[in-house]
Amino acid sequence: SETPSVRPGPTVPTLPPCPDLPPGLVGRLLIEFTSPMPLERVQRENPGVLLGGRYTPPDCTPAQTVAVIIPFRHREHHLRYWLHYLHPILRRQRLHYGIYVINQFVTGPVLTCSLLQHQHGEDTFNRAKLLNVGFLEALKEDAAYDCFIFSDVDLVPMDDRNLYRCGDQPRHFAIAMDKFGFRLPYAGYFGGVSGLSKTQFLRINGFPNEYWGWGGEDDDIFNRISLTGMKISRPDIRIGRYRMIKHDRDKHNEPNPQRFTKIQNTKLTMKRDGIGSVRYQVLEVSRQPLFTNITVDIGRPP
Ligand code: UDH
Ligand code: NGS
Repeated sequence: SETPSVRPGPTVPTLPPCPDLPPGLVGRLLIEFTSPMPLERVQRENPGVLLGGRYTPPDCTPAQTVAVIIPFRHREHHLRYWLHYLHPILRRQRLHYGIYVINQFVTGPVLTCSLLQHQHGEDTFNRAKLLNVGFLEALKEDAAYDCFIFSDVDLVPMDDRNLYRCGDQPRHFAIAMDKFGFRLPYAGYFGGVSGLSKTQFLRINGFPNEYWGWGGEDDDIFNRISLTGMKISRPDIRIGRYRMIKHDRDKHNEPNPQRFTKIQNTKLTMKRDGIGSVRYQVLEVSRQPLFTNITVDIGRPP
């Protein structure tokens, strides 16, 4: 039999692997949200970021490809601060990354009790379902993503040694937020900013889709992780510090009264409710200079 001959192609210079500890980190950062932050300025200051908010280090090959997923609705001014602070941090961390803003929107009229109501994207918010959508849509953009960082739009790390990468256990990054006095509010807190490898995410069947409104979805995710025998990994308390942009409660994200009973039942619900059962419709994918904006209809509470 004949062996197919492989002709050597032109030699592509391969970059060395990125070092485990990125050189050029600065440590503690001064974070403030008082001066206005026009998007044009953020774009001007981040010329190395490619369309859709993609970045690859010029001098080394990172071990992981990281998708940063942000659940979103009507927080444009928060997003500008987030992009302003995070792009330079992620660049210094030598990450190969992309930023995905998952924007909740509802289209079309709905029929309720024979009354035709028009929806304007103002149904109850669902953070965890948006994060599930982000996981799937980021993978459609680039099948190489193997690490997923889920970040609220109003949380900015105060130290660039808090590395946005995945490890052998799910990672909780936002462990010392200013609003909690730079401590964990409770031992099982997993909110704000967290990260799972693709394998870890699939092992827990992703996140719950059935937490409409505020609260509990992060505790459900914590339960899923514990129930599958994994342990949360966290940075040093002096490094996992965050500033949160102060804001009032959003409309259509009222505390969910069902959240306390729901988090008691994760063991039963996680098998049927998760990444395997998420239904949604993508309305628009728009590649902006500093992020990819994905507008989705995730439906409304039953
Ligand atoms: N989010 C939006 N739009 C919304 C609701 C939530 O983009 O309308 C996203 C955003 O990324 C946000 C995250 O979901 O950071 C978490 O929601 P949240 O900021 O409402 O949760 P948090 O616990 O605040 O930060 C709850 C209300 C606190 C009111 C305090 C009044 N002083
Ligand atoms: C818990 C919520 C979490 C929430 C955390 C911090 O009580 O979803 O407070 O909230 N769990 C339940 O309600 C069951 S915060 O102080 O940031 O508003 O993340």
